[in-house]
Amino acid sequence: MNTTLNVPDISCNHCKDTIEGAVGQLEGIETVQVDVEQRTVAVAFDETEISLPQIVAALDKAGYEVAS
Ligand SMILES: [Cu+2]
Repeated sequence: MNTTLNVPDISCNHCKDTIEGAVGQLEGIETVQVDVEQRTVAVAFDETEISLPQIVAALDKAGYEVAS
């Protein structure tokens, strides 16, 4: 499954590294790509291994709130 999340607090490449590291290490994540200019996180994941709320929670734990 592919989804793109809006994360308004993304501001620089440090944010990109933090988010890609935090989400990328989760079980079931196939790819994670942060677009700093668009302030989005594009995630491809295996929904039999991880759910979207778990990804949102991991972002929250890393300090980034997902905009609904
Ligand atoms: Cu930053």
